Amino acid sequence: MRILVIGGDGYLGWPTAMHFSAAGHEVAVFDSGVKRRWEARLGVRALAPIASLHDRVATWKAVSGRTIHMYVGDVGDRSDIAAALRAFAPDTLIHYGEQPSAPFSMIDADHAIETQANNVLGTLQLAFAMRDLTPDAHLIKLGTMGEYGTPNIDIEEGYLDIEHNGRRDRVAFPKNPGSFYHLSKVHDSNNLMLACRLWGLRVTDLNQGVVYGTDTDETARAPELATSFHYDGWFGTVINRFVAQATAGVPLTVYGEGGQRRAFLNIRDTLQCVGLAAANPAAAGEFRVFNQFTESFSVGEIADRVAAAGRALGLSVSRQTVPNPRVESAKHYYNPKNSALLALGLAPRRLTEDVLKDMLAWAARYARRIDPRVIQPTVDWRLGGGLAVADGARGFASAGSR
Ligand code: USQ
Repeated sequence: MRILVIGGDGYLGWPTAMHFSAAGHEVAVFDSGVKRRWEARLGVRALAPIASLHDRVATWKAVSGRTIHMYVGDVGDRSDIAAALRAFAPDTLIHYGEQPSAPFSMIDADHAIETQANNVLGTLQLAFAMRDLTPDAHLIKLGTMGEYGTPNIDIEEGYLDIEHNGRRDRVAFPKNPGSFYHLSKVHDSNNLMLACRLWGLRVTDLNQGVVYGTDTDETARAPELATSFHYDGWFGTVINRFVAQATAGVPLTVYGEGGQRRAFLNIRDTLQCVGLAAANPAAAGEFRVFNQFTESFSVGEIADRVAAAGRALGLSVSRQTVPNPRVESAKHYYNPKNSALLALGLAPRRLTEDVLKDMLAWAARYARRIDPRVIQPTVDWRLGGGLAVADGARGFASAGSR
């Protein structure tokens, strides 16, 4: 396959590019570098030092003998994305090129608008470019399980068969996301569904759960190939944050009672899932939705598991109850389906104590780089998204979350 990884400089994009390159595919990364600018704005950095995209690509060539082509550009810029599609002529596009953080999108009106403009308009630009330049290519778009929210019914994969007033139909599963970031992915799904219907595009929407993990077979091959593992209150996801907190001796930041349940998967299973989607493309005109996760846990269960793994390594791990800065149900029904990827052959990795111990051992190597100032959450969902100017670029700290 000729695979273009949009957002190929990110936490998932860079390991994905190397994974497909190692498997013998022709791979290109496309990235504007904007995530690095957002990190600079917030004053955060990944836990392991991150090489420039040029150095990553050069190191990959040195260790694997394989070339990853590189396009520095913005997916929301018509000439940038058109130039890459013309030059590389991909048959598969994997689109990670979006602002990935819910807290970032809730800092204030500017960050909500920036998130939605970047994500929604970038993806729309890509859809038109694909229609005009690579109409037969397969787009694999990273969406989120958070599009669904936490409904009181089972979560199907993208669609729901309903009977209403004696008639039956298949409709898009109702979406009820909890942040302007998650909502941007709902808008993407709607735009791409229309693009498939109008133009016959092939799209797989991967509604992904919360990813955890520090490395992959390829990132482990050289320090310059490390992926951008975040633990801060903006870009860090919950398991990765708890691992860094346990490493730094900071009590685990459980928001509220910790009863909120989410779907999770290992970063290595992200690669597996994207690989399965690429090898089994959607049909022309099909907007196919897979729920991409392997297990679900409550936040409290995650804290217990990280604490147990930490103690097994001799760390003293405690937890704090942080008044929840988000607006989300504390206790709720949660039963999402993930049968499509399992049917294609997904072999799930579990969040075992050994996996967590490996993550903790990896984090310990960079313990000196953990900045305690960026661990506590500072973005309050109730205050964020308003018109008030943020307190610096970092947004408001609610009294409860300081
Ligand atoms: N949480 C805590 N303590 C923390 C951080 C988070 O209790 O220190 C809780 C949150 O309240 C939430 C849950 O953990 O209930 C998950 O939060 P998260 O920050 O790990 O994940 P989220 O904001 O939902 O977003 C992440 C990724 C996003 C992806 C999404 C999948 O950043 O790109 O789309 O996971 S999902 O959650 O299924 O929507």
